[in-house]
Amino acid sequence: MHGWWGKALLIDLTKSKVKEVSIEPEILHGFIGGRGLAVRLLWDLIPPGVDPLSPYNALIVASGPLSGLPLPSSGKLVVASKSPLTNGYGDGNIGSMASHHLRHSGYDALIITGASKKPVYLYIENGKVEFRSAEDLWGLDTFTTEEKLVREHGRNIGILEIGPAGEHMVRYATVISQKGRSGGRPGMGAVMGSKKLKAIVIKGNMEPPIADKEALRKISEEAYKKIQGSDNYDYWIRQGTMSTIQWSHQNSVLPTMNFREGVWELYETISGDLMEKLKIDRRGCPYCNMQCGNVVGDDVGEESELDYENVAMLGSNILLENLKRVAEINKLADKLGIDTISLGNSIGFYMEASERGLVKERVEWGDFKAVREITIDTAYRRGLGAFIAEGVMRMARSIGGEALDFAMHVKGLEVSAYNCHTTPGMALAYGTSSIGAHHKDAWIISYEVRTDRSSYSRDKVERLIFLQNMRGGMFESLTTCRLPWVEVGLDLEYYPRFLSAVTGLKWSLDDISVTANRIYTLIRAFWIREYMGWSSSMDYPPTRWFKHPLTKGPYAGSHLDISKYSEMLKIYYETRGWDENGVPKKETLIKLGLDFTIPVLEDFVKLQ
Ligand code: PTT
Ligand code: SF4
Repeated sequence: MHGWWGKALLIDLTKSKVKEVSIEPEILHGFIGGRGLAVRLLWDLIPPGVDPLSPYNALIVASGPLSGLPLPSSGKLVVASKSPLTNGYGDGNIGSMASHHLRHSGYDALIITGASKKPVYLYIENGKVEFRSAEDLWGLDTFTTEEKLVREHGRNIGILEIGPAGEHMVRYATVISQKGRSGGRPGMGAVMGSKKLKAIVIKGNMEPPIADKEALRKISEEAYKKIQGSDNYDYWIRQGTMSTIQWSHQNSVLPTMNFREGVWELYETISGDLMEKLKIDRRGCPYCNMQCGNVVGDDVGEESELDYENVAMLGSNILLENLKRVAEINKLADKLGIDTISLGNSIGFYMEASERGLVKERVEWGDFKAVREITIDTAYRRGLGAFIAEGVMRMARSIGGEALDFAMHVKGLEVSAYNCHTTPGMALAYGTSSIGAHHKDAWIISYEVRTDRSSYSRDKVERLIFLQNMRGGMFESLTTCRLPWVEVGLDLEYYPRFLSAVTGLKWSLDDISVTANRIYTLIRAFWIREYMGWSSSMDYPPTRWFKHPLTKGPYAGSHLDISKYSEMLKIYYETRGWDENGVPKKETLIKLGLDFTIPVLEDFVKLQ
């Protein structure tokens, strides 16, 4: 077989045992890799209803058939598990040398189960696994951990690690790599922490089986050139995702004061233009010629890598009006291993609850000292930090009443940085995303503000499903960065060409789309199996967007319409072949080759 290794390493931390397991070609062809492979493996591996922080949960680290190969922006991998934040499917995407080494290790995935009694890290070299003591690493931040591991094993390795937040099982602790690459928003770092797994060091130098290397070289060369020649290339290299700050403000979608408003008069204090002036370096993922990691010096003279989401959530959303200070909190989050989006959202929620007198301890909007202290205390679950470490959904439930209306999450995952009072399509993207409120599956908002912004049309729903299949299905499963397509317009047709050259099989974009639909539907089945009492209410965005109109900017007075949203959701379900509660119909499951889910789902819901 070309394209995949056809095997995974099953690593049991309870028994310190390792087993090589083969992965059937039908599974690889049907689910591709990365996210698709991860959800397929999790479906079989973990018992339904398992506690995500128990040894019975599994952590999957997966590459895809395109990752770690010489083609544009391929240096990505996926970390996936049942999420301790949402209790549903959770994953994240990380770009670092760990992707290259995993892809060259002789395995498509690592499946990590059980839990060690004492802190350990895994040292994996071309399939040989060593369980090493991590007692002297436990408690260290991610930057120091990585420095120590590099001293021990040399530079030619890939490292994934957790910080104190993962160790203390903060529900939105992430996995960190290379001082600023972070992945696994829904608590993948907490899952590592629950297994007492501090880090994974991986070294691989085996040649992945590629069907037609010469064809791959040619297509790749052409694609790299296209990227470099694109009109947006220079601007992208200068600002990366940071240009979105000014774009979001201009379009009234910048999250401001816990998503109360979509504009912020002080947006220039955190903008991409300002970042350009402070920029001291540029970083990026392997195999990428559009390196977008913007490094700035922070207020204490250290480096911090900035992206739009980090800056919006830790800037406008909590009214922190100083980019260097935002950079300092961002760097702290990277060192501690906390997701910046959920952190900024959780702090914003708390600030609003405090303003309304719903909680005892007062925290003012924009109070940098308090934000700094809360960030550290959250990682260690100390004082107020212990409350904030639980995330918005749990905080709101414990306060109750009006707090439930301004709790900005979907299915328990905090909303990422787009305010949707006036963008029903993006609200639906958050409502139906595969991991909770994250923009990665469908960033329909840019299309929406360019076209018919306020409509709840069928066209928009169809466009949304297309985006989910491409972004959430194809890119997450091929496991390459989607930004060459999204930001500099690399034609989507390159991807079936790459996949055909690598696997020796004939792939079209339609084939990939069908596969993506299968992956999306299996993720939905996973949620239904894991989430007792499933109903379509799970696919609604936060109440605030329906109930609390904007008060500032050109859209003051606007909010979403709940009955029109329900109509859109109905069209979404029909188009995917799901019933009125968002449960896939039997005929859909059969058509997509997901028959194996039927007897399991029938224990939880009535299938139509
Ligand atoms: C991603 C989410 C994002 S999306 C951002 S900024 W973005 C935040 N980054 C964080 C960070 O940094 N530190 C931290 N402690 N927490 C953070 N949380 C947030 O995590 C990232 C880039 C970006 S920057 C984006 S859009 C694209 N995302 C991709 C994706 O999801 N899939 C894919 N196939 N390609 C992508 N390319 C781009 O990658 P999650 P990274 Mg990421 C400091 O992790 O869980 O998926 O959430 O991976 O290597 O850091 O690259 O404006
Ligand atoms: Fe990484 Fe940015 Fe390149 Fe994507 S565009 S691979 S996120 S450096």
